[in-house]
Amino acid sequence: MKNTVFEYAPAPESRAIVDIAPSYGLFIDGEFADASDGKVFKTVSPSSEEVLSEVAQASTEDVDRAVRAARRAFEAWSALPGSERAKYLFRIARIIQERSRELAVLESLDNGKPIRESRDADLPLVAAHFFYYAGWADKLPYAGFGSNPRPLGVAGQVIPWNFPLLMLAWKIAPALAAGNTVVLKPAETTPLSALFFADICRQAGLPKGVVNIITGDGSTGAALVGHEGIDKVAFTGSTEVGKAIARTVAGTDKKVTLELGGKAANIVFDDAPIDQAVEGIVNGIFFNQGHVCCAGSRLLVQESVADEVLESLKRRMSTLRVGDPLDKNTDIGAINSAEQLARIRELADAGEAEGAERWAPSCELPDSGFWFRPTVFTGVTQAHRIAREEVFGPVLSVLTFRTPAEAVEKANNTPYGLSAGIWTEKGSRILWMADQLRAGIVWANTFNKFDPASPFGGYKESGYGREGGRHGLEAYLASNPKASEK
Ligand code: TAP
Repeated sequence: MKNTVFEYAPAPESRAIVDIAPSYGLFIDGEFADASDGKVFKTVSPSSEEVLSEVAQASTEDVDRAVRAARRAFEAWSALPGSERAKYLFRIARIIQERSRELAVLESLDNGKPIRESRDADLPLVAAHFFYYAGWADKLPYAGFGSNPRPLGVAGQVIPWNFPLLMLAWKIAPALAAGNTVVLKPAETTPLSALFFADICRQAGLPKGVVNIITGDGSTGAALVGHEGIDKVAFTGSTEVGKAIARTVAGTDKKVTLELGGKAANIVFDDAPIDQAVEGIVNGIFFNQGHVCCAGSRLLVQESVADEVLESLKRRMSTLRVGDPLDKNTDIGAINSAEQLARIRELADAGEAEGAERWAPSCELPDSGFWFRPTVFTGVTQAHRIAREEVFGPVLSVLTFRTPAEAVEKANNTPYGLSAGIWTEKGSRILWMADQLRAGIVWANTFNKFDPASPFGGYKESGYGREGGRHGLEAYLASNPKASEK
C-alpha cells in the first residue's frame, strides 16, 4: 500500500498539480497504516465519478488504537509551554499556505466545489484558523478562563463533507492550541484533504499521536464518540446524527459541542440596494452548491419589491456557470454524492407537488457526475417542506412579508437557529432585527462571511457550543485537572 505523501508537481490549477496515491492508510501515532481487518472503501470525484483512491476503513480496534495513541501523546503535549505548541501551529499554518494550490485542487476533486472557492475561500480560511489559534496558545491564562486553564484531554472530532479541510481546521486548531490531542474522522465521501493534512503534520514535525486521522463511515464515527477514552466530542453534521451523539454521551462526563443544520432566512427590505442584495442572495444560497449549514435557503423579501428582486435574481442566475470544478470560471460545481443529489431532487419534487412554482435557468450539464441547476421556488408557504427542511443544495425558497414584525415571525418559524441575513439601509432596523432573530449569526448587508476571530454556532436544533474566537477555546478547556488523572 502506497500510503504516505501526496507528491508535488508544479502546474496550473489542474488535476496534475497533485499526485493522488491509489490507496491511503489510517494516520495513527504518526504513521500511516492499513486497517486492522484490511477493509477499504473508495472515494470518488463527484464531478466525474472517477475513483480517486482507496482509503482504509477503520475498525473498532483501529479507533481504540488511535485513542490510545492520542492519550499517550497527551501528557507531553499538554505539558509543553504554550509558546512551544504555538510554534507547531504556526509551522502547520505556513505549510498549508505553501501547499495551498495542491490542497485546493484535491478539495475540489474530492468534494466537487469550484476551484475558485477552494482556492480563494476555503484555503485562506484554513490557514487563518491555524494562525489565529497559534496566537492564542501562549495567552490562555489571559483568555478569561482562570489563571491556569487546563486542556480536557483527548478530543474525538467528527466532521462533514461540505468544507472538509475548513471543518478540520475549526476542530483541530483550537484543540491543539489548548493542549489537547485529537482523533478526527472526516466524512466518508471526502477523506483525502484530511489525509493530506496528516502528511503536513509529519512535515511540521508534530509529535506523534497528537493528531490522528481515522477514515471510515458513520460506524467509525459512532465508535469514536462512544469510546471511553475520549474526554471531549466535537461534531459537525446533521441534526439527526447530532441527536444520536447527544444520547450516546448522556450520563458521561464528556464535554460536547454540536454544530448542526440550518434553514436561514435572508431578509430583504424595500430600502435595500437591490443589485447588492441580489449578489448577497446568490452568494447566500449558491456558494458551495448550497452545501452550507448557514446557507440563506429562505429568501424573505418585502412584498413591494418582490417582483423587482425576483426578476433581477433570475437574470443573475442565468449567468451562473455550472460544471467542471477545476475550471476557474465555474460558479457551481458538482453535488457531493449521488445520495445528496437524490435528497435534493426529492425535496425539489416535493416543492412542485405541494404547489410552489419552480424555476431554473436552462444550462448544459456534464454527462457524468452529480449535478443540479441553481433553482428558485416562488409561491412558497411556511407549510411547504422546502420552507421547513434543510435541502443542503442549490435550492432557494422565496416567501414574502409586509412588516418587519412579520419578517421576524417568519424567520424564526423554524426548528433551526444558526444564521440569518438582513438587507436594509436602516441601521436601527438592523439592530432591532438582530435582537429579535433567534440565530447564532446575523449578517447585515452581507452573507456567508467568516473570520476565525468570530464565534460561530447555533440555537435550537442547530446545536450548542461555539467554534471560532475566544469562545472556541472554551470548548477545549477545563478548570479541573481531570484529564491528567485518567
Ligand atoms: P452527517 O450524516 O451527520 O455526517 C457528519 C459526520 O458524522 C460524517 O463524518 C459521518 O460519517 C458521521 N456520522 C454518521 N453517522 C454517525 C454516527 N451515528 N455517529 C457518529 N458519527 C456519524 O452529515 P453530513 O451529511 O455529512 O453533512 C450534512 C449536514 O451537516 C447538514 O445537515 C448540515 O447542515 C450539517 N452541517 C452543519 C454545519 C454547522 S457548522 N452547523 C457545518 C457543516 C454541515 P460518514 O460521512 O462516513 O457517514
